Amino acid sequence: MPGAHLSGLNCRGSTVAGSIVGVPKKLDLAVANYFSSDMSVLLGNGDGTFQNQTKYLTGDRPHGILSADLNNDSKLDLGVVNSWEDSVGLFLGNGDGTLQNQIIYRVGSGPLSITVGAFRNKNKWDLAVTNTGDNKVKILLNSCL
Ligand SMILES: [Ca+2]
Repeated sequence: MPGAHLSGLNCRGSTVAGSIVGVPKKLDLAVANYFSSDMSVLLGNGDGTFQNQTKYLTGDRPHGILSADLNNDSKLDLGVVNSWEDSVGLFLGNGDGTLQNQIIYRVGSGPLSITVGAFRNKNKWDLAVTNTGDNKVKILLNSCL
């Protein structure tokens, strides 16, 4: 849902939905807040409403965001492009609606968007990041066992 705008959130960046708590029919929402350099996570109530946001610090000017189980522990994780820091921040999910502190990966100049794909191993999600500064796509291969 790139470009979504929600009242009360500082979201020039992107949004993503997934079950961060791990209840498949209760979708949660995460928003990259571009101007405040953080991310809002809103846990779903399962009836179309959400709990109050919990904020997590990201890098400078988060833009693209994704949800996927990146470390194969069956808990949803979030990845955020820190567009002014040339990095991606990964937030591993704890499976209870909370996230661990971000792990930073350098990805090149001017990253903007991020997606997942099984580029090397069909059982592992790798990351692809588009860079506007050097006009390249950076692939981060998943090395989790
Ligand atoms: Ca995970």
